[in-house]
Amino acid sequence: MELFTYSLTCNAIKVSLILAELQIEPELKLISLNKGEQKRIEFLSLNPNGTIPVLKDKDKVLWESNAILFYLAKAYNSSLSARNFQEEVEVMRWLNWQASEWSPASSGFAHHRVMRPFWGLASDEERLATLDNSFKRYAEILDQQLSWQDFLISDDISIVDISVASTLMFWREAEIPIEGYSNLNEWLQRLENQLWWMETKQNLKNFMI
Ligand SMILES: N[C@@H](CCC(=O)N[C@@H](CS)C(=O)NCC(=O)O)C(=O)O
Repeated sequence: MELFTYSLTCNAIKVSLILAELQIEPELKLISLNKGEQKRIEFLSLNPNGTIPVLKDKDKVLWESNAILFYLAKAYNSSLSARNFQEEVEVMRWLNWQASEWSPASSGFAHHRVMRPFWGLASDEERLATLDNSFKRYAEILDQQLSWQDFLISDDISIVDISVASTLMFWREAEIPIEGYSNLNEWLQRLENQLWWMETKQNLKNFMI
C-alpha cells in the first residue's frame, strides 16, 4: 500500500489516524505542498485534482480523504465501519457535513497557526478573525450531537469521529476555541486517549522537528 500525503494537513491526518488504528504501515510518498509537487504531471495522473491524500492499494487508486476512510474501514473489516443500514446513512450524512461545513469552518486555524509558521510563512490574522463565527456555529451542532452519545454516530468510534476530529488534532497549538463546548471537549479527550491517536500525534510532532 502506498500513501501520497503531506502529514500535517487535516485530510492527511484522517488517513494517518485510520492507518494507525488498523496497524497498517503504508509506504509513504511525501508530496511537498509548499513546493507545489501536487501539481506535477506525474502526481496529476494519480489525482487530477492535484491534492493529497491519495491511497494506492493493489490496483486501486483513491482520492478524497473521506472515501479513503470509508474504503479502508470496509476493506479491512474494521469496527470503525457502519454496522447496519441506519449507521451507513449516518456515516454518509456526517462525512458530507464534515467536508462541506465543518472542514471549511475548522481547518483554517491549524493552517494559519501551525502549518504556515512551519513553512516560515506568517499566519493571516485577518483571515483567522473571520473563522470564529462559523466555527462556533458548527461546534454547537457537534456539541449537541455529542450530548446523548459518546461518539458521533453511536457510543462507539467510527470513521466519522476520525474525519471530524482531524481538524482538531492541533487544537491547543492552533488555539481553536473549543472551550465552552463540554460534550465536544469530552469526546476529543476520549479520542486523544486512544493509542493510535497518540501515536499519530507523536509522528506529526516528529515530522515538524
Ligand atoms: N476533498 C479533498 C480535499 C483535498 C485537499 O484539499 N487537500 C489539500 C491538503 S489538506 C491539498 O492537497 N492542498 C494542496 C492544493 O490544493 O494545492 C479530500 O478530502 O481529500
